[in-house]
Amino acid sequence: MKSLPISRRAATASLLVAAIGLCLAGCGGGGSSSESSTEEAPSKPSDSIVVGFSQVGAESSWRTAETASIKAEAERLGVELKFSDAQGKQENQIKALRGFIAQGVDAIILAPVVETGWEPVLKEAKRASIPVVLVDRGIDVEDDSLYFSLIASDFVKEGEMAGEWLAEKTGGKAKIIELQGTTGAAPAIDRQKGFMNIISKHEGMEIIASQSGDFRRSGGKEVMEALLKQHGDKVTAVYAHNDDMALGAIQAIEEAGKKPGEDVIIVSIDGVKGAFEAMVAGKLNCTVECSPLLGPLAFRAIQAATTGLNFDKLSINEDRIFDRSQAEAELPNRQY
Ligand code: GYE
Repeated sequence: MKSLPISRRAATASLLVAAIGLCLAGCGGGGSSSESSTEEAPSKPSDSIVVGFSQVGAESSWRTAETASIKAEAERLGVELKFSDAQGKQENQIKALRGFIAQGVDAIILAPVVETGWEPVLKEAKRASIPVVLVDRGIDVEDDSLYFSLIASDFVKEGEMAGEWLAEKTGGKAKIIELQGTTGAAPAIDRQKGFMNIISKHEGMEIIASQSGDFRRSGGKEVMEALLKQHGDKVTAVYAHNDDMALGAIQAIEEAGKKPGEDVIIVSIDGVKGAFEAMVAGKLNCTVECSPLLGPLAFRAIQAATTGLNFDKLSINEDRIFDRSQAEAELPNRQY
């Protein structure tokens, strides 16, 4: 567990503690199993803390829910949030981070689009003593002191949960089309790995085609249309790395004259409202939850980073799995 140097931020840090102190007792941490070490602080509004947030983009309903969670928490705490949408491009994120560093923000929240290529800019943030909190996706760096903390889900486990459900549902027999997330992104890499861990144990389960739909509904639809032309006579199941791509695939399957959820069994990941609605309509079979409600925990991490308190290097969300039989009862409880 490490804290980044915080000396030049000491003056504003106590204000952030005060602001976050308002919320510590009552705010949930998005279902995380992590506990931060925090201290009681007098309630005092803070309008002098500035946090830069570099977001991937708005490719999915999961992503917009994450943005909303972080913005809402900043607003509740009176923290000034500088928001930058990278439109899916790492180069835009690097530019945004350099801009935040030049402006002397107190901390940075980064949702990294891909895993690699972050060392140079994170070294610049470290040199400027600006702590970086990673949300939702991990990165591949040798020196993990380049970031303060990572708050995410266990994507390998999510892939395994999806694979186990499909194996059970199909009796270990399926010809699967896999719709992958953004190439090089941690959830695409790990959700594939987790799914394969399970599928490889079943001789009757086979991925017949696998292609990226970039975590977008339109991507899922286009890829599915193309793959149905080649494999429409064989496919019995779809594994989509996120719900939005599954919803796009559902459209493509219907347009091809098949019944999604019956002729083709579909399992995906995220647990967004649209997925629950599709399950209630009988078109999607299963979704594995991945909470995007990371705002409260991200700001607790920032509080710890800027005041020199300890905080878990890795906080993992506890995700659940839902199938059609639970969808109707669960739909009204969904927060995103
Ligand atoms: O599953 C997908 C989004 O990084 C966990 O990114 C996130 C993923 C999420 O676009 O819908």
